[in-house]
Amino acid sequence: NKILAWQRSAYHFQPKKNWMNDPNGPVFYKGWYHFFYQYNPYGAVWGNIVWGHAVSMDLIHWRHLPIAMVPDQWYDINGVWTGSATILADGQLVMLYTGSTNESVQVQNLAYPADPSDPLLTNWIKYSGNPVLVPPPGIHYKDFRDPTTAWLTPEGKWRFTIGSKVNKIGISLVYDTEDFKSYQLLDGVLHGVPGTGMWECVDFYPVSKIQENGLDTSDNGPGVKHVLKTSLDDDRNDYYALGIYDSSTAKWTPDNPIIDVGIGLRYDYGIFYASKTFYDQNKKRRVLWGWIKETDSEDTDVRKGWSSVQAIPRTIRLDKETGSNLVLWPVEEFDKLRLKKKVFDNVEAKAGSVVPLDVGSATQLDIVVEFEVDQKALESINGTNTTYSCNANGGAAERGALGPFGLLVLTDNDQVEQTPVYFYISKDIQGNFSTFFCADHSRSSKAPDVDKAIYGSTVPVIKGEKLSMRVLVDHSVVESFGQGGRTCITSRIYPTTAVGDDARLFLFNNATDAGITASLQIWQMSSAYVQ
Ligand code: DQQ
Repeated sequence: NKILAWQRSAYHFQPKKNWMNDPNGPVFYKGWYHFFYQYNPYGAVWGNIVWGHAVSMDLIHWRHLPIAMVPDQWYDINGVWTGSATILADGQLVMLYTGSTNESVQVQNLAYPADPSDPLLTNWIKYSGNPVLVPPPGIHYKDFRDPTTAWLTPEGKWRFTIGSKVNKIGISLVYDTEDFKSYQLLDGVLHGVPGTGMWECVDFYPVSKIQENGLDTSDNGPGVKHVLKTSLDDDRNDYYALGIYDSSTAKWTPDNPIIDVGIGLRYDYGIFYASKTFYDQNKKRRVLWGWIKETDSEDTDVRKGWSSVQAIPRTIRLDKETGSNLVLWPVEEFDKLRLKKKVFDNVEAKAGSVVPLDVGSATQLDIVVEFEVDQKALESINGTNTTYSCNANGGAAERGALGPFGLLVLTDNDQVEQTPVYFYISKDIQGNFSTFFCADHSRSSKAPDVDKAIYGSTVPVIKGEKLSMRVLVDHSVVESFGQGGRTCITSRIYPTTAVGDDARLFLFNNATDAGITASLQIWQMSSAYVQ
């Protein structure tokens, strides 16, 4: 029980108890960040879904508020499911959300604040004309959910999209509305991808090719690309792609059809699902929320009385260096939790070595590392034809000439329980390098009933760039960002001995040839106030 108590996060958002899933309707309103979420008030498993609600001034410290909406109408009696906020031109706020009806039909409903002058948005009114949308002809009654934030068309109408599927083709339907009460379904779809199945929690928004600032959801023009994101019900991961949105046809086209949405890039290669962004007009940035589920057993969740956390909100931008992916990074406010800092300059790790990093307690950390890889080894080793992949190979135990190397987090003294977060460099016959960013959970816990997969993907590295990672350790949650957030991996891990004061941190280099030098800055992290 002590171990179960230790697993609770210290600076991630979570309710006091019970089950949580998708982020809902995030918005900045009258000085407060509002966060709603799918919540079961009665237990630590999914069911009885209501909208939990909390507010914050900095996205890190939270104050829990009363439940915002409960299933109390025929059109949402099976659950107040996921939805999004839209701020209208006059500053008024509307929520569109999915209700599961008394017959389990998925319909869309409108809700709005009972008192728009209340900055805490405590009370919500469900529109008397609900449901405002029912599944259109040709759409299965259980495949119509999770409306996005609306954006303005050039004609001044509001437009939004809702995920669905037809046969195995994942699609997103588009609606126009002037008053959020009556709607017009547009011809065709925003986009569709064969073989991807049901699109949950679609997100659609612009990113700037030029400026660092985020864009309002209604922004468009020549300096803009549009991101389409879908959460694939079939494999429980969040996929995105960059493309061009044509407002006259209401269609989106991917820049590269080979890495189309649902088959190419992911926000995160670990545990991260049903995410949603919002435009933060307070700090002119786009912020991403994502749900981190448990990967232990349901029985254990019931025993500990809670399930899931939310990822630290991430700023999301187009990667100006590559132009072909996004970069995700913890919001700057998170740095305020940094306490004592330890610096380790130019720590050498020879091929096949493990170096302890004495940081004291190792359960609440923010770790920033830059690596230099032995140049001679990079040049002299022979390229091979074999293709590496984080999850198809033997994880951190499999040795290559130029990797793996990185950190062992939440590791006991003897390294029996250990979670390596690492880079692996491969060289092909032509002498080209590819870099992978991975997290290996196969030895993360002695417990039998937890997920022990190896996650990760390639990470773009620009010529001349050093390899770098940032790793946030918060008890049983680890968020890892490779190359400034080009590739991210969220881990949910349940050590049994590497807990509390017994958790350690190491630098490791399991390459057979290349030595590495690492420079590290490591902060102890304060707990956030989530009350
Ligand atoms: N969770 C909600 C649905 C959504 C799913 C129900 C995604 O609206 O499609 O809790 O996790």
